[in-house]
Amino acid sequence: MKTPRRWPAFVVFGLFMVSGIATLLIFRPSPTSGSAPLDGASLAPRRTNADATPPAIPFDATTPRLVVRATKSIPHDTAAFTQGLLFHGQKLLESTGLEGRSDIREVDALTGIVRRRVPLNVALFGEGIAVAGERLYQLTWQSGKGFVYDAASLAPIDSFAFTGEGWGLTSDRAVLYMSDGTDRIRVFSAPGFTPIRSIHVTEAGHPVWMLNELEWVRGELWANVYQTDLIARIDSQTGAIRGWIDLSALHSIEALRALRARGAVANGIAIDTTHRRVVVTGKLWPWMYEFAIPSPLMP
Ligand SMILES: [Ca+2]
Repeated sequence: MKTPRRWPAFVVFGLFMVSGIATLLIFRPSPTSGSAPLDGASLAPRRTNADATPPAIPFDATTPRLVVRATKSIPHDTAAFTQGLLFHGQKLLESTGLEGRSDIREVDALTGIVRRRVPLNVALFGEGIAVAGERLYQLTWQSGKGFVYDAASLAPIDSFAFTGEGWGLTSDRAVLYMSDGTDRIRVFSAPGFTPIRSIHVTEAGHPVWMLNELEWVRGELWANVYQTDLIARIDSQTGAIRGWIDLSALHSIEALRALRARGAVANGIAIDTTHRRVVVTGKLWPWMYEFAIPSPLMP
């Protein structure tokens, strides 16, 4: 007589457990669901390399640190979300990001006036640029696509594919160096964009990630560290950071605070070896700043 009384309770309990487990399986949060937190304040799982926290640089107080001051200020388009900056001869070329606003532009290095502009497909987010041979290479952020232009005319001539995120790009004129927001800089052939090797960037043995815009400077790779005012001077063979270039003195404290409040972070390094000058800027910055290449770095 006990069995007939217990069956209904057992069946109800079993159905309750099965439905509960099914509900948990169906509605559990996916590690990849949701949109990317652009402001960094969301508790959503990290989806991009830009969602990481900047490294606690400098890790070693004895690493040489050079605080630079501008010898000249050049107006900069405050709508330009700068992702790449380089001199091609005496032409200053800049690439910008954000979907619908990405382009490559030729900028007058004296006045900051945009002389030419080649927009990117509105669905794509432009990233770093570099010139190798007579070809200008442009990365995109997360689409795995890159584009090639004639460096003189900026006419599109080719495209290429790569894995992972695209951030900064530079060239020693033989090969291309690409950052992706991690501590890794990948080296690619030009042309072909075939992987050759990877450089892991460290300071005093600590990995330094969030490497962004790049510039080749006589065997060193200079890299903006995203969300900081520091440029890393990286040994291109070992990945060890030889020193820091500190951009924080380019602005007053009030101006620096205002820039940070609107996400206007340092990004953009262009070397003009002929005139021994460096031009730096940032995303949405109102100015580009010029300073002389420090003589210890270029005897
Ligand atoms: Ca650059």
